[in-house]
Amino acid sequence: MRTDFQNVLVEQDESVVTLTMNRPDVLNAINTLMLEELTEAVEAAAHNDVIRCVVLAGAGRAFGAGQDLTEFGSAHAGSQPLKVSEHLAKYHRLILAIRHMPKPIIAAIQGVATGISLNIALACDIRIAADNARLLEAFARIGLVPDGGGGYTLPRLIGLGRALEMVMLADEVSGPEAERIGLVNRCVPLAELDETTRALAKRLANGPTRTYQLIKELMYMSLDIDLQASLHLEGQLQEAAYATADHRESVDAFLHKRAAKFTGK
Ligand code: T3D
Repeated sequence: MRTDFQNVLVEQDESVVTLTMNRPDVLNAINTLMLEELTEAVEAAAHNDVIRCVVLAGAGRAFGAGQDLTEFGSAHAGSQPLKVSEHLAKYHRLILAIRHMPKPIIAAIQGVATGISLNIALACDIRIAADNARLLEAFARIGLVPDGGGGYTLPRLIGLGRALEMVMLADEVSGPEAERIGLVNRCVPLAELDETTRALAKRLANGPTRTYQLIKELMYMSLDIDLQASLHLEGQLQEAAYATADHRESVDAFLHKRAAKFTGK
């Protein structure tokens, strides 16, 4: 996949790819170019069969400071007002690419993660935060509603009451508190963030990738359907899982008392 982006670093280590938002001077605030590049990189990772786990990270001392507000400032000052729906459609493409990623995707969060940057992390499957993380839904601070899927993901992760409080007050949540309320899966000391993320990514990349895709479909779809529909879906997806090479391999490995070797197929 392309590695020559201006605002996104792409580093591949065997079957794990790390996409790092790379504008550290402005805490990785997302401008139009970064959004386009990140979307292209995420979509490329989805279609690359060698890659079996994706990590999303931020360069420097932050995960991301949200939308680049200088772009909003220029739009407000200019004669051409921002076409919000067109602008947001680009973010929506990214959020859907993350959500439909056919392999695990992890967000590694250090320092500030705010606004649309936080909501991009919330679209990922698993979040690991450093103990210096500062997570906030800053939208109301600048008179906006949460976008980038935050209205969907946030209450599902932490419950409606906490989500409303977090969005309306726009106060910072620390890494340890984020772990306590389920906003992130795990909070680790900053010095251990890279290694913890790498170990988790490797473990997932060596797992049954096709089955993970089916698991994601079952879990995410089941958020929006009733039990009967979920049971029906589970039946269809189990048919597909039953047919995978990894299922056969792991049963054979069990019967022969050896470790399974997953190919992701
Ligand atoms: O487009 C859409 O519809 C999607 C909508 C998205 C909306 C959002 O994403 S809402 C959230 C927008 N982001 C913010 O409101 C955050 C603005 N930034 C801050 O409040 C603070 O910078 C932080 C609390 C994030 C961090 O504070 P601190 O003291 O650690 O750092 P700093 O000194 O403020 O920032 C460092 C530099 O980054 C600074 O530049 P300078 O002065 O060194 O040249 C600052 O201006 C720049 N920066 C930080 N955030 C942004 C930014 N530049 C552009 N856009 C930013 N969002």
